This record gives sequence, structure tokens and C-alpha cells, in this order.
Amino acid sequence: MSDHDDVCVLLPTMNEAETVARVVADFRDVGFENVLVIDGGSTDDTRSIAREAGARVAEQSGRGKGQAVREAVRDHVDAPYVLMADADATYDAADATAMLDPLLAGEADHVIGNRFADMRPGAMTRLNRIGNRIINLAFRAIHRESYRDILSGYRAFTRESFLRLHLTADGFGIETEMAVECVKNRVSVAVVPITYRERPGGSATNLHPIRDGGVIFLELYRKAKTNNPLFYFGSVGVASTVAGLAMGAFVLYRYLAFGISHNTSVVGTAAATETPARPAANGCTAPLTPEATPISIDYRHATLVGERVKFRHTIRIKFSDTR
Ligand SMILES: Nc1nc2c(ncn2[C@@H]2O[C@H](COP(=O)(O)OP(=O)(O)O)[C@@H](O)[C@H]2O)c(=O)[nH]1
Ligand SMILES: [Mg+2]
Repeated sequence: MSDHDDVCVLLPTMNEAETVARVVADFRDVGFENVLVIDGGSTDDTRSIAREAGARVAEQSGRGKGQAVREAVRDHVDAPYVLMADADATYDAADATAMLDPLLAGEADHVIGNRFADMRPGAMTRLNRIGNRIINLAFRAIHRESYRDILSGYRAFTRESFLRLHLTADGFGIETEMAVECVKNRVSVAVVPITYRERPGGSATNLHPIRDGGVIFLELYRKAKTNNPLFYFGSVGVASTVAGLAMGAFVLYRYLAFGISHNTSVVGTAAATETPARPAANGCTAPLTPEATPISIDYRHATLVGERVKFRHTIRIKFSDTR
């Protein structure tokens, strides 16, 4: 009989043959018999090695860590508590009890292991450390909660609270999404200090800092729309103000430096279809285009070259998202 038979240890894997046996054994050694590996179609021996080490192994039907975790919790976990970790030996099974304590004490429904509390040398590249800091600061600014390390892969949660979260991210955006959805659904969160180690030589991360960092940022921004509309729509306002100022500065510069006058139209609620007036030799006109929408800003600068009208600059800003 295990000490923790109401806990399922969940390990998503993608080509972790190097470390998975050790990770499964470590969790079993500290009393977790129910270890589930959800594999993403590893091309090495991850699945057979995990099975031999005593884990239950399932294969995800889609792609990405996020899809794997969602499918695993929904279809392969019966236990009321889930402890999720990486299969790359960067997290310690010795921290498992501390991770689960807030759940078992009824103090929280979701626990985040804070890797910055005990980050071992080489565990995270400088680029990733900076990226993590920025993402955590942005999260705090947008969602007004400090979870310290929202991208941590060491999590403990009740199965019930996980299923209440509206999760859609397939890849590495899943941790960000879980944090945002916890705020949104008022799931109580505890942050616990943990140790974070370097991946052992020979194993390689599946995370691409630039690509996945971009995805995580977009995820954070996309979710800001519902959690902090003031921030989201305010940022659209700031972007259009900056664009407007840049256009104004450009027009002013051309006028002061070369005496070229410009006509600028900011399209309000009306759209027009008439053809622009024939411009003067060095003049400008700002036609409204037929496809102009209520929130487009359309600026065009035309010059007459011989008999032909040439448009020399076109600046168009369109916020189709807010249409
Ligand atoms: N099932 C599944 N697991 C994945 C996938 N991508 C990564 N993983 C696993 O998810 C965990 C976290 O990924 P990792 O590469 O360690 O990311 P990092 O900790 O951010 O460097 C590891 O155990 C990976 O093997 C995937 O597409 N499917
Ligand atoms: Mg990892």
C-alpha cells in the first residue's frame, strides 16, 4: 500500500530514454506507485523503458505537451490529486511532499513549484532566465497575482480543479494558460520552493526559447482580453497613438523640410467610395478606400508624375480584431 495512493504522478515524455527510468524510480521510491507516462510518440525507447521502471504508459492522440497533459488528466487519471513533473530529471521527487501538502491540507487547489528558489548552476540558460522573469512580470502586471514562476513544469493540482480550467494550448503554452485560468476561475494557488537541476548530459530540451517564448507571450496577451480588458484595449489605444504620432512627425518633417503638404484622412464611422480628386503637381490627397472599415486609418500621399497619379506612401492601420 502506497503512502500516496490518491495521487497520480504524471510525466509527459518526448524522447526521454536517457532519464525516464530514473525519474519513475525516484517517485516510486518516495512512495508513489501510481506513475503515468503520457508519451508524445517518442522515437527512442522511452515507452518501453518507462514500462519496465513500473510506470503506466499511454500515448497521446495529438501533439504537444499541452495536449498530452489535457488528455492524460481527462482520460487516464482517476486519482483526485495529480503531481506533474518533467521526465528529464530536472525536478526532485524529494520535493513531492512539499508540493502536495497545500492540496492535502485543503489550503490550495493548484500548486506551483518555484524553480527560482533553488536554481542549480546550468539549470537554465541566461536567455531563458531573462525570458522567464519578463513573462512573470508581465503576468503580474496583467493579472495582478504573483505566482513567481508561472512556467514551472512542477505542478500539483486536484483533478477536479484542473477540469474546471478552460485549457486549449497544445504546446508549452499550457503552463501559462493554467496560471491565467486559475486567476480567472478563482482556483486557489500556492507557490512552493523547489530545486531545479540541469538536464543530465545527453538529454535535450524540447523547448525552443524564441519560438516557444513567443507563443507563451501571445498566450498571455490573448488571455488579457478577458482578465484585464483595460490593459488589453488600452494597449491597442497606445499602439494607435504611437502610430498616429509617428505619422504626424513624418508629415511635419516633410512639410518643414521640403514644404510638401499632406492631407490625412482618419476614417471614422463612414466609408466612402468616390475616386480621389486629381492631385496638384506636388500635392497630396488622401482617398478613402471602398474597403475602409470603421476603425481603419488610411493615409495615402499622391503625386502627379506627367499624366499619371503615383501613390508614394500608403500607411494603413486596421484593427480587424475589434471590429
Ligand atoms: N507527451 C509529450 N511530452 C512532451 C512533448 N514535448 C515535451 N514533452 C515533455 O514535457 C516535459 C517538459 O519538456 P522539456 O523539453 O523538459 O521543456 P523544458 O523543461 O521547458 O526545457 C519533458 O518531460 C518532455 O519530455 C510532447 O509533445 N508530448
Ligand atoms: Mg524540462
